[in-house]
Amino acid sequence: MEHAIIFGVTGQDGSHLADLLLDKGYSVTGVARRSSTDTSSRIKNILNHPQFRLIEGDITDASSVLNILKSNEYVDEIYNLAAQSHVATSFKQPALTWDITGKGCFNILQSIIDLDRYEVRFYQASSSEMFGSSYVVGEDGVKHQDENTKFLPQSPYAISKCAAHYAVRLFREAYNLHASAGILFNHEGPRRGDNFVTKKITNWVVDFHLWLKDNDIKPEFLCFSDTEIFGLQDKSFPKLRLGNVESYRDWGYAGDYVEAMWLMLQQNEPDDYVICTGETYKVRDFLDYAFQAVGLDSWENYVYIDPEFYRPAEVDFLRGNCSKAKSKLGWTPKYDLKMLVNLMIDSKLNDQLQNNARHI
Ligand code: NAP
Ligand code: G4F
Repeated sequence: MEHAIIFGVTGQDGSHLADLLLDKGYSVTGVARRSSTDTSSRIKNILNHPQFRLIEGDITDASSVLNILKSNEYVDEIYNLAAQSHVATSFKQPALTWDITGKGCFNILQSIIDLDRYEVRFYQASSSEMFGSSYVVGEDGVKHQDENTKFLPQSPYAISKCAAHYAVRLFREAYNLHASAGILFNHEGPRRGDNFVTKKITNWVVDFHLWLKDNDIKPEFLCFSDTEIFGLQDKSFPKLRLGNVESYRDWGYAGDYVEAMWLMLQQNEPDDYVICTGETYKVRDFLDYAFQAVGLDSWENYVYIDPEFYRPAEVDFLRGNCSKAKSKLGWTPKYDLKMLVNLMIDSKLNDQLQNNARHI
């Protein structure tokens, strides 16, 4: 039986990857850091799986990482998905972001070497954020980023990811390690953290839709202030507060993307791969789809553009080209943006309806 360790198992991707590997018959050790509250909501379905084990560990602590590897003598694959992964937060907590997102990767790679575990295959969660303000124009005149596009990082998060990415390449070349990095473009889904823009939008849209229904209010009778939406009598609902809605992102589904991570570690040779859909949309396009999904038009009435959510520096344009992953890994994304929006809205609607049913 293959054995994998996942750092960051409680996160969006970690939980999808654990599901995938267990389905494939692996035994999986998931590493979660100590927290004062329960962080296992995304892995509830596998906590009692006979081939799953959850252990405590923190990738910022080199001795913690070393001991995890020592106590897991037989490991085939290690996936490093742990990160302080929120770009805006990285401007407010740059040193913490570096410790987790940059140095944490070194701690794992160095432990592999110190314990002579050269047979282990390693995956690093690199990011399209590393491209920052950089892109190339293809022969077809289309702007995009691929494995050969230079990095011009625009945030402490992206700088930390670049350092980890270069560390993977160095350890691959210096120690002949089977270490690969997936340069993944934005990927989302029902398990996405609440403060990323897609989840923030879909959560708000569903809550507002249910508020209208519960109070029997028709959208045409609503009134608006700068920050509030008023229904009948004294009922009101806060507007959706967002920052920059003009940036472009290449959004895919997280469930598709973890398959690519696994495929990278099944190749004879380690390498780096861009994983994306190849389509790009503005945040305002995502808003269009999300509002349309619950029968609301002109989202502009419902959104308050709040300077608080603007970043000191922005990544304006991301569109990947994953020709290499398609040809070498045989990987293709299955979800387009509309399917992704509908998946996120339907899942949140189901959660809310089930919660309400529990309270009846
Ligand atoms: P996520 O939901 O934020 O998950 C991050 C995981 O890292 C969580 O399990 C978190 O644990 C864990 N973690 C944080 N600090 C840690 C520490 N010091 N020690 C051990 N674990 C720690 O992120 P995601 O969306 O699943 O992304 C997975 C990885 O891919 C991240 O490295 C991210 O930067 C990268 N990435 C994501 C995307 C995307 O669009 N989702 C795109 C490109 C790259 P807690 O539960 O305790 O917080
Ligand atoms: O959802 P976001 O926070 O994702 P962002 O910054 O693109 O980063 C995500 O994708 C990266 C891959 O490219 C990952 F490496 C990273 O870990 C993370 O998963 O923001 C998307 C866009 C940005 O342009 C942001 O300025 O949405 C804009 N935005 C507008 N209003 C907002 C908001 N973002 C957030 N989080 N919250 C807002 O209110």
